[in-house]
Amino acid sequence: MSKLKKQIGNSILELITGNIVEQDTDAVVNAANKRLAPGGGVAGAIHRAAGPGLWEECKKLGGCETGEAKITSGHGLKAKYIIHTVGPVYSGSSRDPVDLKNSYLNSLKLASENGIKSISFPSISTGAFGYPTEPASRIALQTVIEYLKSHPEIELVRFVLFSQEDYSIYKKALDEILNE
Ligand code: AR6
Repeated sequence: MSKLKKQIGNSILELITGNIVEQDTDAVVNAANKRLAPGGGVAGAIHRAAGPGLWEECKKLGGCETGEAKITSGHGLKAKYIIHTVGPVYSGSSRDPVDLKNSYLNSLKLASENGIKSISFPSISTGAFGYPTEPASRIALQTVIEYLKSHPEIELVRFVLFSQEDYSIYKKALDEILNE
């Protein structure tokens, strides 16, 4: 397992390889679809591990728009909360980074509002939604770093990367951002 830790203000930013459903942070983030329904990838893994009570709770939330975030309890996960956010679908006509930034930002805001001190993110939009990992990693890391500088109530943000290749892309982007 690869792991990297950096201090940002009073908080810790971590990159690891691993599985989002196994994280013991207060919250884990789900790379969700607009219905907040069980799907493939991260959403499928989270719904399977959390159990059917999660879908029952999600049904009552009325869906989630791109760039927005909603919170539920963690059900069968170690994490107490799941924050569901819908990243943008990347396509020829839709490459605006604002929605991806908003997915991270609105997830972090929900965390602060709910007293969450530690949170794990997957690489939102870079699977089924097709966002290239390199630009997505820069948006993800820049948004989190900027937020942590003014929000010391969040003590730990962990990026959980599913492959060694994704981990290396995030690590390179983080090194570049911190040296800018
Ligand atoms: N833990 C950590 N990362 C994972 C895991 C896991 N268990 N499983 C996959 N990844 P995706 P999206 C990585 O497709 O692009 C779903 O069907 C994966 O390798 O989960 O935002 C939903 O229902 C990739 O790097 O999310 C939506 O319809 C990253 O997580 C749609 O996919 C994101 O992949 C959302 O697509």
